[in-house]
Amino acid sequence: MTPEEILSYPARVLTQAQRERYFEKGYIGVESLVPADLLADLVKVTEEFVDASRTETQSGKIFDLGPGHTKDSPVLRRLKRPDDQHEAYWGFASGLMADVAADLAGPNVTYHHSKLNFKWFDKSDTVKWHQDIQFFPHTNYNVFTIGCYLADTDMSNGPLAVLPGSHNKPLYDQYDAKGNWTGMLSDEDAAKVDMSQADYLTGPAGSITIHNCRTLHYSPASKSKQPRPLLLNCYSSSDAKPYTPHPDPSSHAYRVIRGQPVKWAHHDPRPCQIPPDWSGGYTSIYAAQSGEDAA
Ligand SMILES: O=C(O)CCC(=O)C(=O)O
Repeated sequence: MTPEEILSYPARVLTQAQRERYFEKGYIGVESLVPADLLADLVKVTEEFVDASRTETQSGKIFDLGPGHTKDSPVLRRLKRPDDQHEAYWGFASGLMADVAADLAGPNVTYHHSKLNFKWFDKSDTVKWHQDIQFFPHTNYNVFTIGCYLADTDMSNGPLAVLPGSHNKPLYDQYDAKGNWTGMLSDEDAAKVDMSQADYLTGPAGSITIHNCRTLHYSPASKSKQPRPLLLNCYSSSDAKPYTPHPDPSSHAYRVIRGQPVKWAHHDPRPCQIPPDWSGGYTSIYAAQSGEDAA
């Protein structure tokens, strides 16, 4: 569907101006969107998972652990597939966030994946400039991620930053010169990004961020002792069909969560880089960006 067709459907959660801005800039941030009781449930469940990670010693199917993780000082970088780990996360992804998704995807929405990323005052917390669609190419670019801050997030604890308008520019090469997947821009390309244009999406707990799958984004390391949990849910318009294996499918991957399955795929002619074949298993963006994944 084109943005004009999508915008012709009544808005469910976002304002019409927010929807228009998303299509124009490739992202939006909406402060304090999530009701306090819903947020409190997510925060409580998340604290339980951080506690559960304390006894883990290495990254596995559920926990991605950062360097220096210990029982007393957990460095849980990511809770993988939270939608499969607790019903509170799936309820959120298939509830309020799915309604937000329908405002941008159109009436037929397909769920892609969820992840819960933390930052813990560690330089390994930087997520470098990258675009998402090279991780999971689809027949068109109506694929996007909605983040929800589960703690107050400002410039001190690693907010998500986006480059306005980058969704309408060409995609970058996310392999290095030796052909290894890095999941990020080369140092040379990253150095050319005009940092003065970067928009840092901050806000109190319960604020959301939305970025299109082509939008260039990164997040700086946290300089605060307070962890920064960002719950990310990714969706597509149902007319965007994936053509490479899902990096890390949960039991809900590709479920149509609003509207109907569609009979026709929409094809965008702009090319997309193909990721490595992850049908045998995927680690994480942190592993790729730090070279842990390089063959
Ligand atoms: O956690 C963050 O700050 C950004 C994460 C991100 O961009 C990603 O996982 O693709």
